Amino acid sequence: MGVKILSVNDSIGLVHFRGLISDKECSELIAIGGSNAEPSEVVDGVSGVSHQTPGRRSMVASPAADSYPIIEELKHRIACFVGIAEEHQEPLQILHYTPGGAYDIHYDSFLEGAPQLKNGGNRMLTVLLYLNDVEEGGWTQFPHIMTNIVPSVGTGILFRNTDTQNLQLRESLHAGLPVVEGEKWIVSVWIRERAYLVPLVNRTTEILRRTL
Ligand SMILES: O=C(O)CCC(=O)C(=O)O
Repeated sequence: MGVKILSVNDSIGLVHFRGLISDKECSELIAIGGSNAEPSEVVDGVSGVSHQTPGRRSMVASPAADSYPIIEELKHRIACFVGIAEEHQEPLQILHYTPGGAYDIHYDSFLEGAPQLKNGGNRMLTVLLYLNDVEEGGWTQFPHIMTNIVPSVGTGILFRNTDTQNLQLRESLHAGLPVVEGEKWIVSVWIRERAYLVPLVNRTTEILRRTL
């Protein structure tokens, strides 16, 4: 399957593309997301603790790659596309927004001194894959570079969150605008500077799920 570049914005290396996943794979990922969903959380940049917040209104699933061949394959495909080994990827997330659902304006990267930097360094890159068309709303917006991406099944974006010193890139500020009508399904993958170790608590939950 060939990836087609739709547009590029150099300031944050924003690449809008199509062809990394097929429509059939998008449907498969939506089905996996739907059966594993929990309310989304945000990790606090000072304490390192994750919590629910009104700024991120969606459901999220983070299915283990070794339970779903499609997730394993997708992680591999993303690694080849960005040219960075799979070990740098945080667990892949499948997000589901319903009307009113949104991810308010934020940075994916961490500020200097944040505890999250100890595991894998900063979030250099973000990959978002759009799994469906949204009837109205749900655009991904980058206010500093005046760019909006309209979700469309089978397309995706890749962008840089950090500069050459691995510090937060001001222009990478972005939001998932509210869904007005319909629903929005995306895959989100954050890619670190170095290998990222999946915290034991995630693995324990997964091991329990598989053994119970
Ligand atoms: O939903 C979106 O369009 C944006 C998602 C996002 O900002 C993220 O996962 O970091």
